[in-house]
Amino acid sequence: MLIKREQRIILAGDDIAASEITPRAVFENRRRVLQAAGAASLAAAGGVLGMSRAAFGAYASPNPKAQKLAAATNAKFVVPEKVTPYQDVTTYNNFYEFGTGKSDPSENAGTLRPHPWRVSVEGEVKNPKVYDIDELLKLAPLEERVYRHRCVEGWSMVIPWVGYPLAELIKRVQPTSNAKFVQFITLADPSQMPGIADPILNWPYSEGLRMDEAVNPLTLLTMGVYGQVLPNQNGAPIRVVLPWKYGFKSAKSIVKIRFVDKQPPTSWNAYAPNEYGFYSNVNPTVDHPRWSQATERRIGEDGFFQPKRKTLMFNGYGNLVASMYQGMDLRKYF
Ligand SMILES: Nc1nc2c(c(=O)[nH]1)N[C@H]1C(S)=C(S)[C@@H](COP(=O)(O)O)O[C@H]1N2
Ligand SMILES: [Mo]
Repeated sequence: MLIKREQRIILAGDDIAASEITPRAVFENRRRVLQAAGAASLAAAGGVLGMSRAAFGAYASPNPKAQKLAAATNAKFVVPEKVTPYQDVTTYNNFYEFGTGKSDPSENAGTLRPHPWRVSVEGEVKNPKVYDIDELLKLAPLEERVYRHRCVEGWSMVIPWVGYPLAELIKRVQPTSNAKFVQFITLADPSQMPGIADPILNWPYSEGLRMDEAVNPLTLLTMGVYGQVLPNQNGAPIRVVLPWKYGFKSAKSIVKIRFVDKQPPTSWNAYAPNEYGFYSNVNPTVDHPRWSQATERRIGEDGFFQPKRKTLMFNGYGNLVASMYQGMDLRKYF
């Protein structure tokens, strides 16, 4: 079949060998790791490959008051693009529990109390458990991953998250054979969240994934960003990050992770079912009913003359996720 190499890389699933699709990324990532190691030896901190740039000060204390989270960079998951400035990552946000404006979360989320915090992992699992956030922080080795982040509104960023695969938690609670989906339920406390007074969305904010999506190695249970614990506006103390899906799937400030047998209701789908589907995979060929999804504005580089970027199928992560959707009509399951 005559398809351009570029498209094959993005659209192909398991049929293309990893060796064929990764050289450039591997090269770029190795360079980043070497840079990190270089910074490390300059700082006489050791020069251990794979240790975090954060740990070595590449992200020098973006917020001097925040707790640091040491994490090894997982070079396999570092996109070779310029990282979005900390200032943009933490002041241009969507977190409707604190208001609908982009600066509302950073201005209003000071009332959120992310510690102490507990997450109930429940439903169709052999080992249901209420986890304390301090236990979750130590459950598996923390990794730093630099992911693309694409909002359904048409903007994007490149963000250095800290966390570990959700699969690490899932294997400990042991889903039963009835577990077909995972639902994320987030905090809805009007005393901490002024936006809850406004019934724009069905609170608590709810999102969900199919089981294979939940255990996909890209799915990151996330506790930090820029080498530090999450700022409240980014979903402290714990959220998920799903880089091949539109941002709204990445639920913030999670209090329940529930394993269920049926596709769970989700807040944005309930709000406008024709605009926000359950899957919400980034897809430049399926427009939002009110705007095109073919291009995006990269926050931090959006000057007046800056051309928009082309949005990539599955946000560029097709080699890791496309096989999960083989045989599905992605116009129907948008
Ligand atoms: N609880 C909750 N989670 C949420 C949202 C929200 O309003 N409430 N907004 C979503 C949307 S639309 C996006 S684009 C991302 C934004 O994440 P960021 O602000 O850390 O970039 O969070 C998602 N998670
Ligand atoms: Mo979004």
